[in-house]
Amino acid sequence: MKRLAVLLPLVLAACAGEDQISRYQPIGYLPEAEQISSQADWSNPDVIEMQLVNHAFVPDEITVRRNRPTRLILKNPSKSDHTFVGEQFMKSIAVRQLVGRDITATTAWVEKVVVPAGETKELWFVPTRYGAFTFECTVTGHALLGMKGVINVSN
Ligand SMILES: [Cu+2]
Repeated sequence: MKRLAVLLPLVLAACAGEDQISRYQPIGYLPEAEQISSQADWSNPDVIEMQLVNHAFVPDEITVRRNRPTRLILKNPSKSDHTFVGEQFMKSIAVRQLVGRDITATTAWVEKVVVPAGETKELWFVPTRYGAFTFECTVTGHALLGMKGVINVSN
């Protein structure tokens, strides 16, 4: 007797995945990122903290200054994993490093930050383009529930 193929689950378990960081410039990302981040003065960066909760970024709008070394502290006090992803924003920053509980990744390009439940990640970067950039959590359903925000890059 023939059996129908078992259908793959239509909805994958909500999964935050892994950080996406690059040693090489991904297409469309800032070519001079390495140079900018290594020449920046990291002794006194601007520090901004954001919480990732169910299901929102708090605050959901922040402002950073163009060409200013910045430490964005992403805290996840919730019991779920969350991510921080904003393609146009990530394409416009020069990253110094991504710091987490178990990692310090020195890299110029970051495409995705995963902040596991209860953990904190720090993205050190220099914003290079003015604008209002959207970001969101890419875990299935979270953005629809409101987990998104805006980063303004101003003077
Ligand atoms: Cu989320």
